[in-house]
Amino acid sequence: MFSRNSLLLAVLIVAFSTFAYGAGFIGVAGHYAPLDGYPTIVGTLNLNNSSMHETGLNKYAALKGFVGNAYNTGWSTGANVGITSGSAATSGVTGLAPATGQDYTAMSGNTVFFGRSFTATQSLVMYTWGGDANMDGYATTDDDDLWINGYYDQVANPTKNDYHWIQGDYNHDGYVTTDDSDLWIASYYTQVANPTVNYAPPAGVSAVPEPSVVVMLLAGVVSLLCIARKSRKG
Ligand SMILES: [Ca+2]
Ligand SMILES: [Ca+2]
Repeated sequence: MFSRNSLLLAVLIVAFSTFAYGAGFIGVAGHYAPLDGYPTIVGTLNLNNSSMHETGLNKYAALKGFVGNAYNTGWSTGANVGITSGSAATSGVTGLAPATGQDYTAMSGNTVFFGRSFTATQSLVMYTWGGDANMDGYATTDDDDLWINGYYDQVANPTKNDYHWIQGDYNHDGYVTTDDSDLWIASYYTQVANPTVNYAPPAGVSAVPEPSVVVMLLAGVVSLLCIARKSRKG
């Protein structure tokens, strides 16, 4: 006869606590662990249709990597560890644009992001049209001009693989190719058909965090169930 003599259930939940800054925006505290030196993260942070301001300094490379990791097959299915957007995966014409504060300002002309100030070396991730290279919330030929610049630079430097969203790498593989321009074309024609749809940060969004703390992500849930069976010798 077999009987269950032990049951061990261990659940590890790694939650990122963030403050909600209003619709369409997520502020992630600077101590966001994976960006502070941990070699990996154990889940997928799904921003859906929100944007993010990572307040740690000089974390852009890591953050870009996390976005790229969850996007490395194009519009992510969310299956990969990293930062993704379920909304982008569903729509096929939107995406997550990572940039440093400095580059965001250079591209968009904006010095605030959803009402928040940022430093040059902090990191922003903007939910916007796929192919919105200048991160102004619209898919236009201005973006295609940036892609063209990136593309010809890529042609001249075929092994270079550290391009950024603002240079036309919309699928986050590090290269600027026609795969990226195909994403821009899809978003551009959707934009043309829906001219009022844009992802520009709304003016006048309060920078004061709402009082409630929301748990954004159960980044890892590890369950260990050990059922030991023993036989009872007669
Ligand atoms: Ca644009
Ligand atoms: Ca690319």
